[in-house]
Amino acid sequence: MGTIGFRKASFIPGAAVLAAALLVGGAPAGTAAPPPARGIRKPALADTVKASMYADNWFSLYVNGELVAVDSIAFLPHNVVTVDLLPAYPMTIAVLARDNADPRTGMEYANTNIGDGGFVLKFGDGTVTNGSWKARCFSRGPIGGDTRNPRVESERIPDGWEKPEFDDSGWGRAREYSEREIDPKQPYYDTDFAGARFIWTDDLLLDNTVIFRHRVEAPPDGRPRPDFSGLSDVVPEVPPKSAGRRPPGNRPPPRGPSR
Ligand SMILES: [Ca+2]
Ligand SMILES: [Ca+2]
Repeated sequence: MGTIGFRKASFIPGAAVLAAALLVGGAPAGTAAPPPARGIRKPALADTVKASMYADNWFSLYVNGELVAVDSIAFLPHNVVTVDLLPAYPMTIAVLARDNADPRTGMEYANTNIGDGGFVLKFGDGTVTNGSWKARCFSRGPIGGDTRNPRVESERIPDGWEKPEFDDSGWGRAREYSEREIDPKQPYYDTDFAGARFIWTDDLLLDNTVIFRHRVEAPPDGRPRPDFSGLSDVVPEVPPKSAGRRPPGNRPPPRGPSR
């Protein structure tokens, strides 16, 4: 893919973005659009990294505040989810992981069993789960392992838990677990998780809803990568043909800044 002329705007919220786009489409006389900065190309699939996750039993994954993967199978069979990611650093990873558990009892299989959790992740840039990740439990049970009179303790998950700016400074670290402790199923072994460690909170059995967070300052593999963050704020030097044919007042609404 060749280099395409793009002007990377600094943060221009809301209507200002539309105004900027209109200027590029046809600047009024006497109003000069700022010269486009060159060298920012469209990202290609070669710029992405593979992200593989295995959860006992379910997860949703956010990267830099954006939802990028949801486990497509909530319970059984245990599966690996692999997606393409366009990395941008620093990269904040936030994972909501759930063991299969009745929300009223914390148990499974018709309230006859206490299940265990576990989560492992590996990105193609070398990012892996390990004990440096932050972890916090938001629902646990049955309290005390009491299966005769099962009770669950849950906390409301705070707003913005997936966002880079969320304050997790008070959270503890994840605990690493061995493959033997987790006993993952075959899809885990069919996938490259070398170097990654299974993580959970300190209680693999009773902690059923857990959030992990981790910030990656730079690519762990040391490979320099272009920064494609904020693509929604990039105005093409030449507007798309369709935009030129669209009558004034009937233009699509501007896309907001990426979250
Ligand atoms: Ca459990
Ligand atoms: Ca489980």
